[in-house]
Amino acid sequence: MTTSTVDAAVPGPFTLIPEKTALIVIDMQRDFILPGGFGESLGNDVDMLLKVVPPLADLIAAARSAGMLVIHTREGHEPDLSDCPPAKLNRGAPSRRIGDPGKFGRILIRGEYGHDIIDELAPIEGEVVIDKPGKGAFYATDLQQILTDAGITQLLVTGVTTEVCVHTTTREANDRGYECLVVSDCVGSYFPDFQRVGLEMICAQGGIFGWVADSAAVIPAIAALPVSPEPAPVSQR
Ligand code: C5J
Repeated sequence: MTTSTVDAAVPGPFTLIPEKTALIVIDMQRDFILPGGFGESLGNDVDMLLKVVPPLADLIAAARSAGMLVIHTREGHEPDLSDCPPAKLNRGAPSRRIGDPGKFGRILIRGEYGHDIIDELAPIEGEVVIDKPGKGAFYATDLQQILTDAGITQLLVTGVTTEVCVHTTTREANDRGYECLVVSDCVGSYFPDFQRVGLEMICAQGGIFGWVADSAAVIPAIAALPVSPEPAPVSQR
Protein backbone atom coordinates (compact mmCIF):
# COMPACT_ATOMS: atom_id res chain seq x y z
CA MET A 1 0.00 0.00 0.00
CA THR A 2 1.55 3.33 -1.08
CA THR A 3 0.91 6.25 1.21
CA SER A 4 1.75 9.92 1.24
CA THR A 5 2.04 12.37 4.10
CA VAL A 6 0.64 15.86 4.61
CA ASP A 7 3.59 17.09 6.65
CA ALA A 8 2.20 20.56 7.36
CA ALA A 9 -1.03 19.29 8.95
CA VAL A 10 -1.86 20.46 12.47
CA PRO A 11 -1.42 19.02 15.08
CA GLY A 12 0.99 16.73 13.21
CA PRO A 13 1.62 14.90 9.92
CA PHE A 14 -1.40 13.15 8.38
CA THR A 15 -0.73 9.97 6.42
CA LEU A 16 -2.96 9.62 3.36
CA ILE A 17 -3.90 6.07 2.50
CA PRO A 18 -5.48 6.45 -0.94
CA GLU A 19 -7.65 3.33 -0.89
CA LYS A 20 -9.04 4.29 2.49
CA THR A 21 -9.58 8.00 1.88
CA ALA A 22 -12.63 9.82 0.59
CA LEU A 23 -13.07 13.50 -0.14
CA ILE A 24 -16.34 14.83 1.23
CA VAL A 25 -17.67 18.09 -0.17
CA ILE A 26 -20.35 19.48 2.10
CA ASP A 27 -23.32 21.54 0.90
CA MET A 28 -21.70 23.61 -1.88
CA GLN A 29 -25.24 24.51 -2.90
CA ARG A 30 -26.50 27.56 -4.77
CA ASP A 31 -28.79 28.48 -1.87
CA PHE A 32 -25.80 28.96 0.43
CA ILE A 33 -23.21 30.29 -1.99
CA LEU A 34 -24.65 32.35 -4.82
CA PRO A 35 -25.49 36.06 -4.60
CA GLY A 36 -29.27 36.39 -4.20
CA GLY A 37 -29.62 32.97 -2.58
CA PHE A 38 -30.90 31.95 0.85
CA GLY A 39 -27.59 32.67 2.59
CA GLU A 40 -27.32 36.19 1.26
CA SER A 41 -31.02 36.85 1.93
CA LEU A 42 -30.26 36.29 5.62
CA GLY A 43 -27.78 39.16 5.49
CA ASN A 44 -24.65 37.09 5.02
CA ASP A 45 -21.65 38.03 2.88
CA VAL A 46 -21.45 35.23 0.31
CA ASP A 47 -17.98 36.34 -0.80
CA MET A 48 -16.76 34.51 2.29
CA LEU A 49 -18.01 31.27 0.77
CA LEU A 50 -17.30 32.04 -2.89
CA LYS A 51 -13.57 32.24 -2.19
CA VAL A 52 -13.63 28.55 -1.27
CA VAL A 53 -14.59 27.56 -4.82
CA PRO A 54 -11.24 27.83 -6.70
CA PRO A 55 -9.09 25.88 -4.20
CA LEU A 56 -11.85 23.33 -3.71
CA ALA A 57 -12.17 22.83 -7.48
CA ASP A 58 -8.41 22.15 -7.57
CA LEU A 59 -8.66 19.71 -4.65
CA ILE A 60 -11.57 17.84 -6.24
CA ALA A 61 -9.59 17.59 -9.49
CA ALA A 62 -6.60 16.16 -7.60
CA ALA A 63 -8.78 13.64 -5.78
CA ARG A 64 -10.41 12.55 -9.04
CA SER A 65 -7.01 12.13 -10.70
CA ALA A 66 -5.88 9.94 -7.81
CA GLY A 67 -9.03 7.80 -8.09
CA MET A 68 -10.31 8.81 -4.67
CA LEU A 69 -13.93 8.42 -3.78
CA VAL A 70 -15.60 11.85 -3.91
CA ILE A 71 -18.80 12.37 -1.93
CA HIS A 72 -21.00 15.45 -2.20
CA THR A 73 -23.73 16.38 0.25
CA ARG A 74 -26.76 18.64 -0.05
CA GLU A 75 -28.74 19.95 2.90
CA GLY A 76 -32.45 20.02 2.15
CA HIS A 77 -35.92 18.67 2.62
CA GLU A 78 -38.82 16.96 0.94
CA PRO A 79 -41.31 19.36 -0.70
CA ASP A 80 -43.91 18.59 2.00
CA LEU A 81 -41.33 19.33 4.71
CA SER A 82 -42.17 16.05 6.43
CA ASP A 83 -38.45 15.57 7.20
CA CYS A 84 -37.98 19.05 8.64
CA PRO A 85 -38.71 19.22 12.36
CA PRO A 86 -40.43 22.36 13.68
CA ALA A 87 -37.35 23.04 15.77
CA LYS A 88 -35.45 23.60 12.51
CA LEU A 89 -38.24 25.15 10.46
CA ASN A 90 -39.20 27.78 13.00
CA ARG A 91 -35.73 29.21 13.40
CA GLY A 92 -34.17 31.86 11.21
CA ALA A 93 -35.52 35.09 9.77
CA PRO A 94 -39.36 34.89 9.69
CA SER A 95 -39.56 36.15 6.10
CA ARG A 96 -37.10 33.56 4.81
CA ARG A 97 -37.59 30.04 6.03
CA ILE A 98 -36.95 26.60 4.59
CA GLY A 99 -39.68 25.92 2.01
CA ASP A 100 -40.42 29.61 1.37
CA PRO A 101 -40.04 30.96 -2.16
CA GLY A 102 -36.55 32.32 -2.83
CA LYS A 103 -34.65 33.61 -5.84
CA PHE A 104 -33.63 30.07 -6.79
CA GLY A 105 -36.92 28.31 -6.00
CA ARG A 106 -38.24 27.05 -2.68
CA ILE A 107 -35.47 27.40 -0.13
CA LEU A 108 -33.54 24.18 0.59
CA ILE A 109 -36.17 21.97 -1.04
CA ARG A 110 -34.94 18.94 -2.99
CA GLY A 111 -35.34 19.32 -6.72
CA GLU A 112 -35.23 23.13 -6.64
CA TYR A 113 -32.47 24.97 -8.51
CA GLY A 114 -31.10 26.53 -5.33
CA HIS A 115 -30.82 23.17 -3.59
CA ASP A 116 -28.37 21.83 -6.13
CA ILE A 117 -24.59 22.10 -6.16
CA ILE A 118 -22.95 25.05 -7.94
CA ASP A 119 -21.94 24.39 -11.53
CA GLU A 120 -18.20 24.79 -10.85
CA LEU A 121 -18.21 21.84 -8.42
CA ALA A 122 -20.90 19.67 -10.00
CA PRO A 123 -20.54 15.96 -9.24
CA ILE A 124 -19.44 13.75 -12.11
CA GLU A 125 -20.66 10.28 -12.92
CA GLY A 126 -19.78 7.72 -10.27
CA GLU A 127 -19.56 10.22 -7.42
CA VAL A 128 -21.87 9.87 -4.46
CA VAL A 129 -24.44 12.57 -3.66
CA ILE A 130 -25.97 12.40 -0.18
CA ASP A 131 -29.16 14.32 0.52
CA LYS A 132 -29.27 15.11 4.19
CA PRO A 133 -32.01 16.73 6.27
CA GLY A 134 -29.68 17.67 9.10
CA LYS A 135 -26.45 19.52 9.59
CA GLY A 136 -24.40 16.35 9.96
CA ALA A 137 -23.93 14.14 6.91
CA PHE A 138 -24.37 10.94 8.95
CA TYR A 139 -27.77 11.80 10.41
CA ALA A 140 -30.64 10.08 8.53
CA THR A 141 -28.45 9.16 5.54
CA ASP A 142 -26.64 6.11 4.12
CA LEU A 143 -23.22 7.72 4.49
CA GLN A 144 -21.80 5.34 7.09
CA GLN A 145 -22.84 2.28 5.07
CA ILE A 146 -21.36 3.76 1.90
CA LEU A 147 -18.05 4.43 3.65
CA THR A 148 -17.99 0.97 5.20
CA ASP A 149 -18.74 -0.71 1.87
CA ALA A 150 -15.97 1.32 0.21
CA GLY A 151 -13.42 0.52 2.96
CA ILE A 152 -12.99 4.19 3.85
CA THR A 153 -11.39 5.11 7.18
CA GLN A 154 -10.17 8.66 6.43
CA LEU A 155 -12.02 11.74 5.25
CA LEU A 156 -10.77 14.93 3.66
CA VAL A 157 -13.50 17.31 4.78
CA THR A 158 -14.46 20.40 2.75
CA GLY A 159 -17.46 22.61 2.07
CA VAL A 160 -19.69 25.01 3.97
CA THR A 161 -20.24 26.24 6.50
CA THR A 162 -17.24 25.63 8.70
CA GLU A 163 -18.93 26.00 12.06
CA VAL A 164 -22.22 24.34 11.13
CA CYS A 165 -22.34 21.43 8.67
CA VAL A 166 -18.57 20.95 8.37
CA HIS A 167 -18.16 20.87 12.14
CA THR A 168 -21.19 18.66 12.76
CA THR A 169 -20.09 16.17 10.12
CA THR A 170 -16.50 16.12 11.36
CA ARG A 171 -17.66 15.50 14.91
CA GLU A 172 -20.03 12.75 13.79
CA ALA A 173 -17.23 11.16 11.76
CA ASN A 174 -14.74 11.41 14.62
CA ASP A 175 -17.15 9.66 16.97
CA ARG A 176 -17.56 6.89 14.39
CA GLY A 177 -13.80 6.33 14.21
CA TYR A 178 -12.93 8.15 10.98
CA GLU A 179 -9.73 10.17 10.78
CA CYS A 180 -10.67 13.59 9.43
CA LEU A 181 -8.44 16.16 7.82
CA VAL A 182 -10.30 19.47 7.37
CA VAL A 183 -8.87 21.46 4.45
CA SER A 184 -8.75 25.01 5.76
CA ASP A 185 -9.11 27.05 2.55
CA CYS A 186 -11.70 24.60 1.18
CA VAL A 187 -14.15 25.25 4.01
CA GLY A 188 -15.94 28.54 4.49
CA SER A 189 -17.99 30.52 6.95
CA TYR A 190 -19.94 33.76 6.55
CA PHE A 191 -18.22 34.87 9.77
CA PRO A 192 -14.41 35.33 9.81
CA ASP A 193 -14.18 34.70 13.55
CA PHE A 194 -16.14 31.46 13.26
CA GLN A 195 -13.86 30.36 10.42
CA ARG A 196 -10.72 30.95 12.47
CA VAL A 197 -12.01 29.52 15.73
CA GLY A 198 -13.86 26.70 14.00
CA LEU A 199 -10.61 25.49 12.48
CA GLU A 200 -8.71 25.92 15.74
CA MET A 201 -11.32 23.83 17.53
CA ILE A 202 -10.83 20.88 15.16
CA CYS A 203 -7.13 20.43 15.81
CA ALA A 204 -6.86 21.76 19.38
CA GLN A 205 -5.84 19.49 22.25
CA GLY A 206 -3.74 17.23 20.04
CA GLY A 207 -6.40 17.01 17.31
CA ILE A 208 -9.54 16.51 19.33
CA PHE A 209 -11.70 16.17 16.21
CA GLY A 210 -9.02 15.78 13.55
CA TRP A 211 -6.32 17.50 11.55
CA VAL A 212 -6.23 20.81 9.65
CA ALA A 213 -4.10 21.67 6.61
CA ASP A 214 -4.55 23.91 3.58
CA SER A 215 -4.94 22.78 -0.01
CA ALA A 216 -1.37 23.85 -0.80
CA ALA A 217 -0.23 21.11 1.57
CA VAL A 218 -2.88 18.51 0.72
CA ILE A 219 -2.88 18.66 -3.10
CA PRO A 220 0.85 17.82 -3.51
CA ALA A 221 0.40 14.91 -1.09
CA ILE A 222 -2.48 13.60 -3.21
CA ALA A 223 -0.48 14.18 -6.40
CA ALA A 224 2.39 12.14 -4.95
CA LEU A 225 0.11 9.09 -4.76
CA PRO A 226 0.16 6.59 -7.62
CA VAL A 227 -2.20 7.67 -10.37
CA SER A 228 -5.34 5.62 -10.76
CA PRO A 229 -6.75 5.96 -14.29
CA GLU A 230 -10.40 6.18 -13.26
CA PRO A 231 -12.23 6.47 -9.95
CA ALA A 232 -13.40 3.00 -8.97
CA PRO A 233 -17.18 2.75 -8.65
CA VAL A 234 -18.24 2.50 -5.02
CA SER A 235 -19.57 -1.03 -5.51
CA GLN A 236 -16.14 -2.27 -6.63
CA ARG A 237 -14.03 -0.82 -3.86
C1 C5J B 1 -26.19 25.91 7.46
C2 C5J B 1 -24.64 24.42 6.41
N1 C5J B 1 -25.26 26.78 7.79
N2 C5J B 1 -24.48 23.70 5.32
N3 C5J B 1 -25.90 24.84 6.70
O1 C5J B 1 -27.34 26.09 7.82
O2 C5J B 1 -23.70 24.70 7.12
